[in-house]
Amino acid sequence: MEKRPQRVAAIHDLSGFGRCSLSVILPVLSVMGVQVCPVPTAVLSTHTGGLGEVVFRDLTDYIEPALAHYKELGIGFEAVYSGFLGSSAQVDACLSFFRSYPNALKIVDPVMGDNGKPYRTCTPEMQSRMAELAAVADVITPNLTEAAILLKKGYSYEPLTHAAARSLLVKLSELGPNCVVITGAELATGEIANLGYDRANGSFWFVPCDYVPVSYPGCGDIFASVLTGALLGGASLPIAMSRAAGFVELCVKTTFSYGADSRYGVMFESVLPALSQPSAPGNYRTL
Ligand code: PXL
Repeated sequence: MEKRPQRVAAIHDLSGFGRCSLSVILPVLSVMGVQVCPVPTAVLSTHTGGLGEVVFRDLTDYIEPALAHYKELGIGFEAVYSGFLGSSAQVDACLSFFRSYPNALKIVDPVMGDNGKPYRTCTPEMQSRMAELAAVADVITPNLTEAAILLKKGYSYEPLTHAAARSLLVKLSELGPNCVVITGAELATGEIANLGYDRANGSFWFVPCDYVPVSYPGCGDIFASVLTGALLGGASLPIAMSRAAGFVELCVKTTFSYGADSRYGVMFESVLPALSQPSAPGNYRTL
């Protein structure tokens, strides 16, 4: 049998500066022993979070021909992982990727907005197309803003009770995905946590994290990448969530301690080796 690392096709943009999307996905998954095949949807000089006029080159017409080439070569992928998408045509290209690799783990990070607001690029059409993509995924990783968009309901600033959190997770799973992980939710207990649901066994989980009064771009990408790497390595959902939350917390606390410009993303380079070590099960709890 062919011996090789697990392989993931990562369909995301490449933002040169600001530590998000493929700039963090590639190193994170590589250090976890997963081979990444980047499928760039666009090249940007920086992310779109406050670094001025971004130089942007769309690569929509690259994705399907690249997929055709991989199929011609007979290249297999154990996972297909999508993130920030710029157009409806890119959603179609992701759907083609998913259909071409029906046995691959399908991870959709429905990057659409934050803090109750959709990103400028996320039109109402893109919002409903992203829900189509989420419907065919095995795992989705929305934040609360994206969860509200996927469910076509208003964003609530109210902290979630455990019962409301479980209900939200179930509703998102009813869109299609077996596993739902909501990132950065505020609970009525005052805790900030990542919430998870695995429909296969009806289990609900949460992983609390320390509050840090700054938000950095790219943390969602790092979280979903570690989650993907851990799941591909055979971790259960709560262990994969703990690994992802623990690593993001390490990145955030390191960066915060230096008072670095938050627009530059997290200083993950110095802590990346932590991901090549085996980790303890982490601090998950049942929700
Ligand atoms: O990390 C999400 C992301 C991905 N890609 C681009 C972004 C952002 C968030 O701001 O601007 C281009």
